[in-house]
Amino acid sequence: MANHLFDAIRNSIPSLDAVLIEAEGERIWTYGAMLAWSARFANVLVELGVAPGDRVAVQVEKSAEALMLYLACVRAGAIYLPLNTAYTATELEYFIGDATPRLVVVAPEAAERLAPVAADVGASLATLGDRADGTLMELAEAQAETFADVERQAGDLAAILYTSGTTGRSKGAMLTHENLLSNAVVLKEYWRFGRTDRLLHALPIFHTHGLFVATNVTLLAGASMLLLSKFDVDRVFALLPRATTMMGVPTFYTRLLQDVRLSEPAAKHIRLFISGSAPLLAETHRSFQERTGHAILERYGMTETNMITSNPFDGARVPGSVGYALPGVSVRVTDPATGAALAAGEPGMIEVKGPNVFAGYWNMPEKTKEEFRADGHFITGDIGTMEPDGRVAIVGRGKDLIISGGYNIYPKEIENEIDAIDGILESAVIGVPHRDFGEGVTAVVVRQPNAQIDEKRIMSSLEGRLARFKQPKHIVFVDDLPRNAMGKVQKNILRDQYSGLFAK
Ligand code: MCA
Ligand code: AMP
Repeated sequence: MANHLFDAIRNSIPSLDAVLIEAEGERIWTYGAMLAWSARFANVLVELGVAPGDRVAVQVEKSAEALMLYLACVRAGAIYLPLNTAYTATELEYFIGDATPRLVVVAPEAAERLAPVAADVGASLATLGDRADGTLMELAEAQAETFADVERQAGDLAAILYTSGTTGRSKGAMLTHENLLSNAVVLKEYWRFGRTDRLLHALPIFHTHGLFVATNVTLLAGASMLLLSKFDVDRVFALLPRATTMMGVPTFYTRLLQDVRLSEPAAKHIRLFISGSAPLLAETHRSFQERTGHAILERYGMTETNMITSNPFDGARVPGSVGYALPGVSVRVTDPATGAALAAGEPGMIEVKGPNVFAGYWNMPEKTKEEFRADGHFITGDIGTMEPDGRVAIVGRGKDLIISGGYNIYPKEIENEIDAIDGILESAVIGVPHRDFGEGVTAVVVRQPNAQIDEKRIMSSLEGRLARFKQPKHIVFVDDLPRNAMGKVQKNILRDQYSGLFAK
């Protein structure tokens, strides 16, 4: 039976004994093992009552087994819902309540804590650890290594990825088989991925970048990957001589640059370094080129749209530019208020349309409608310019968003939590330049008159409610927040005022 995405993956297999993944501890996964284990997991899903169209929510540490679970969901026609390992039980409650999965898969040590959350929506709970342990592995051992893939059309959903909303509530972006497949096919060609490629994979696998861009491109190229459990400078230097490509967020590159081992010989075996998820400073691009001889290829994407633009493989990889619309993807820059097209070079809203663009937000038809133009272009919220030849640069954000080390953080969510603390009158959360994370989360807080509350009390109130990466790296207390004539907090003034906080 036809399964839109998995058929393409299956048809790209170079041979059953070709290596797909070299995991830590020198554990090798061939393409044959990928077929066998994704089949075993798919059989487990069926045994646990997961039917086509059911959601499978997964919060587990990075491992090759976790990737097999993703592929099993694709084969079983289920909708894969990956969740950041840093999310607290409070945050998970929302995602699980909203997505109502049939099955929730968590790390063995989290099972007890999350069992009630799964039970609340009538979901089964299974565990998967990063040492090939957990109930899911036990069940899979007993299963057959074959599975009749469930029929899935291009427009059927393959995944839901939650992306934070400007109102503070996360929205589930519904991604179809064709969204994922079309983008991976285009990227494979654009970046010239082939069977001899070995990708250094140090990204988390609960986001588009590490899950779809890195993994689907590798699979469709019939290539292989060196799978690191996380980004670690020493491990990266140890493996660079064996890899041909690396994908990373800008923090990966700034951390490599701080290390004396970064040199032309160290990067000699690599044919392509790719960066995305956050702006790569032109200075980082230039320093990296000086030290290694490699011009990092920067691309631009979003959870809702997969990858949108990329610098060219051949031709200039211009620092500060995200390149051209990918083949088959239409990009335009418009007046944010009216949606009218702007002249080349004028900054405006980046809008995108194509087979890469998602099918809408889960359970939020109104929100979905608001973010599309009548002609089907998706409004990204990013402000950019387009040169007459189509080259795009991102010059700002129309949305109140902080990107820290490649993770998106919506200030409203943090402000809501801080404002709810006793003794706080109001707060404004901003991102200011941070030497390591690109932007550092900073809370500017106004206390109620005579309130004694200090930074420590605020931080302890946020503990357990917000993932650590969202928590402010710094809190400043002020008497009042700057506002414009309409009463809106002027975050640009605060960003200027505190721009030097993490400079050194
Ligand atoms: C970890 N910490 C962070 C971050 N990561 N704080 C702020 N921002 C972060 N990104 C905090 C932890 O909470 C902890 O705090 C301390 O840093 C050390 O944690 P550790 O896990 O050791 O951190 P790390 O290994 O240094 O991680 C930094 C990292 C990681 C390697 C940059 O965040 C990372 O892999 N980021 C990649 C994100 C990504 O893949 N984004 C793609 C999104 P404490 O000590 O206080 O407990 S997809 C996307 O955006 C679109 C589609 C696109 O275009 O790709
Ligand atoms: P997410 O919601 O996690 O998918 O993050 C998508 C956002 O990350 C985009 O809307 C951009 O604001 C930002 N982004 C991704 N790639 C780049 C890039 N190369 N340069 C600047 N911003 C980027």
